[in-house]
Amino acid sequence: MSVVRLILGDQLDPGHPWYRKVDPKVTYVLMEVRSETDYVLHHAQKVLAIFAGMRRLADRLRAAGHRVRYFRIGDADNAQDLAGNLRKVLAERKASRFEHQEPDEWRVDRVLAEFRAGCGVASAVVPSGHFLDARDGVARHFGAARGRWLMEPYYRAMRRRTGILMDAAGEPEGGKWNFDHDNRKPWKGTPPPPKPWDGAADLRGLWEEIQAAGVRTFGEPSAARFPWPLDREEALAHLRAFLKRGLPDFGDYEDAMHSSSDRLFHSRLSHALNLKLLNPLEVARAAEAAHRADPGRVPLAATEGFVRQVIGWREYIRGVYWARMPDYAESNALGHELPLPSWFWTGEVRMNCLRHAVGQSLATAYAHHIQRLMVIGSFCLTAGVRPREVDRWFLGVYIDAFEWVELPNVIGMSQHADGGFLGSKPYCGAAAYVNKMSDYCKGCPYDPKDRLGPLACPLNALYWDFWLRHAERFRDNPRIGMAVRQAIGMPEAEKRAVRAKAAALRADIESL
Ligand code: FAD
Ligand code: DLZ
Ligand code: SF4
Repeated sequence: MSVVRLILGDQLDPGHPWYRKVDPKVTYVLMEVRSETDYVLHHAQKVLAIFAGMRRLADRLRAAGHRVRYFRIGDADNAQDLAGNLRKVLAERKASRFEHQEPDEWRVDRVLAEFRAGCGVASAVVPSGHFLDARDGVARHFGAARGRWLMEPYYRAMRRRTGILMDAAGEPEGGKWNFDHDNRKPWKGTPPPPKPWDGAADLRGLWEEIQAAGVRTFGEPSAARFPWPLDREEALAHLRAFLKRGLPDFGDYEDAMHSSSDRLFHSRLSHALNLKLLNPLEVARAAEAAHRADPGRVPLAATEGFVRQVIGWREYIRGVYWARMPDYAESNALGHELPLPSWFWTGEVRMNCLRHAVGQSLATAYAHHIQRLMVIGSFCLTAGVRPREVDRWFLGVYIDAFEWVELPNVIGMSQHADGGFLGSKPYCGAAAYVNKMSDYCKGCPYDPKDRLGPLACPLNALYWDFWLRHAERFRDNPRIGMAVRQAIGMPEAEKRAVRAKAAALRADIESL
């Protein structure tokens, strides 16, 4: 019996149970295909990272004695889509069975389900083994509960289930579940952030192949010294470096931003996690071990903050995705219809916070959480940009962007387009927030303290106008009612001025 097994571009774990036994009857298929490069416009580094990672895994499997069929993007016999190439390999190998790992994206799940139904051989879907919970784990956790699904109770259940940062009595270590309040310091130049990981891969040859094949991308390829890990060993080195130099200060500066550093103390591990070079449980346990080994150097607040992202937010977000797709992608509860400004593709904008966050995203395919949420996302939300356009930009630009994790973060957490199913409040800020948490305002032509003047920071009028526009919806929300009531309480003349200023800014959005 000959078996064909598909490995997708984000399924690069060389430790998957599939590979334990070398079996000449099994053929592993990996493919670089236009159907996957072209469904959204991707950042150059994302395409490079996925192709180079797939090539490394293919080489490794071959070296271990496995049989591999690899389609390069420029190969003449490449059908350029998953089903076309799979049909070809099933015929070549006269296969009687087809298997694949559970894909993480709804679209790919549909394509493969359709292929299985029509491929004419027996088939099976196996787990990728890279999440702590099942696709429907979050839905089962909340059961028949209506209304919002809050992350915190789910996170606590995950802590109990994994035992991570739990004491011998089954209570959270340190007596508290959540140390968020300790994690909100601005960064003023010290301590020094870790040096960027010194990735050394030369991907210029691959970049030429990608261009020759006509794949359209945007952003800096950085192919000469590629800055992302491409295999498990490199990902583990990246993890060790973070535990040593980033984690100790991760908590304190989790929300900070600074023009001199694109990451501060963030891990940049999302890429390796999402491509399955690292397992979330091993990452969370490694952080816990680093804390237990030296609690004076690696504080509990930092460790808990990091663990919450990895076993809490990440799993919860995925559960929301599978519970709400496919309709979720079209959500637009606030009725926002402004087109995405064209400077999102160039970084050419005078607002310094956006210039930095968008420019950095184009240059490095990375921005940390607060840049994504409280600068780029907050601007789109308060300006009223169409959520689907915000989603397409986020899905293309980041090295770690796969729909299962990107979509709920953008549609739910950042744009509140799901009506608050995921987030208990809209996340938005005016200049006061940016000025407190970063140094961006110092280099900005706009005045962070002004709301209405010709050089007033645009975020201020947009922020207050947002609350005025959506006052009815949010006035009773206990987490933001105060801001809404403050907006409602403005003198009528000031409200009119705020509305007029926001309308002018929207009309002039291309030249902010
Ligand atoms: P760290 O701050 O070091 O966090 C550690 C890990 O926790 C991350 O590597 C990631 O795996 C996980 N994590 C943290 N926050 C989240 C979250 N909200 N959801 C899921 N996992 C989380 N993350 C992606 O992996 N892909 C995306 O496409 C993506 N899009 C986002 C879009 C918006 C609008 C927002 C607000 C957040 C998005 N995130 C996304 C979540 C988060 O911003 C990134 O995971 C994080 O910035 C990656 O950098 P890091 O590895 O340095 O993270
Ligand atoms: C994102 C991406 C890109 C750009 N290219 C490929 C590819 O050529 N081959 C492949 O197998 N996967 C690719 N991917 C990832 C998929 O589009 C998809 O996002 C994930 O496999 C689903 O989780
Ligand atoms: Fe951003 Fe406004 Fe500060 Fe300029 S003044 S950096 S636009 S918050």
